[in-house]
Amino acid sequence: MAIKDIPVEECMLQGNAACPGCPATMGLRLVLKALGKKTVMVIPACCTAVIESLYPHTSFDVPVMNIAFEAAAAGASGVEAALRKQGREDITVVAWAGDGGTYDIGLQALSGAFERGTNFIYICYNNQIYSNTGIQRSGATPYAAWTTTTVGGKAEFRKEMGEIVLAHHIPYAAQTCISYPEDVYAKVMKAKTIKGPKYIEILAPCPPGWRFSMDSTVEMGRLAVDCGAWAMWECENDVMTFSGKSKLLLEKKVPRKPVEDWIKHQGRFSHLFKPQRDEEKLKVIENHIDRTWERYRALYLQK
Ligand SMILES: Cc1ncc(C[n+]2csc(CCOP(=O)(O)OP(=O)(O)O)c2C)c(N)n1
Ligand code: SF4
Ligand SMILES: [Mg+2]
Repeated sequence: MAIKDIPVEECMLQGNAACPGCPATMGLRLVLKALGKKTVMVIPACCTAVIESLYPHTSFDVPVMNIAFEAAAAGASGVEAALRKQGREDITVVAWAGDGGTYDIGLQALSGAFERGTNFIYICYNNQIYSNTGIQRSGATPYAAWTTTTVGGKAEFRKEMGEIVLAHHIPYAAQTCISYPEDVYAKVMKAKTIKGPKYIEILAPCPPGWRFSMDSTVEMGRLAVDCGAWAMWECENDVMTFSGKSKLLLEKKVPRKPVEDWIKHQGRFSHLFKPQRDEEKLKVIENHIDRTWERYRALYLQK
């Protein structure tokens, strides 16, 4: 599909409280274009609960249920059950949550909804931090990144949430990135047609959280994919396919860019470059990405 095939209708209205260059709003626009008005959103505490704007105003042209930080998937299960009882299975129920609400505090509710087979789409927009509360580290924050709770750089690697989701063997799971609107749109459209639990994670580079200029959001996402720090794929009924540039990386048809090409633009990694280069940590990051792709190749490359 091409960008011209994405509908011009908007369910994300003008006027909201997002920062300039916000990746969450880019993702929301695309997701709502794909799902249309017959959608109910369930949103836990996160930037989006602020982006929505303050009561009685809203920037969404669809109904939204705000819910406690840990409860997005549980709340969405309740909404889905109520709609099913009313015979309204034409309405898509979507939980839209941040990485903190997904990787960390909402994980048990999410796992439960997957196990129960709840018919909904769970979308995690991953900005790799708890941004709404002032840039704290989450389970999605990469190794060595500065946050307000990892002032010397995070000591641990990020969780592979995608692989945790895959272990539930739900009908559809995918990873994408806001820099590739056609990919986001196509994956949401596909999820909409499938019954049962669906999971889509969207990498969402956040200018204030990652400390880069607000006109570079799209470029930061592209570079993350180019250097292999983020993989785009989809898994339908346990059949895994890598998408776009990630497919070429998997098949070694293009070289992986050095991770430095991505992190050197982000203030959260500036301590790796000044006052002097931290060669050891740069190598640790590079080696970790190499190991991750070797694992992907061993698991998913068709021989
Ligand atoms: C039980 C509970 N703990 C902490 C909070 C405070 N809180 C609200 S939003 C948030 C961070 C959300 O992070 P994430 O899910 O990644 O979304 P983002 O803010 O990055 O959009 C936190 C810690 C809360 N609302 N409820
Ligand atoms: S902090 Fe990041 S995710 Fe949150 S509104 Fe601002 S740009 Fe968007
Ligand atoms: Mg976040």
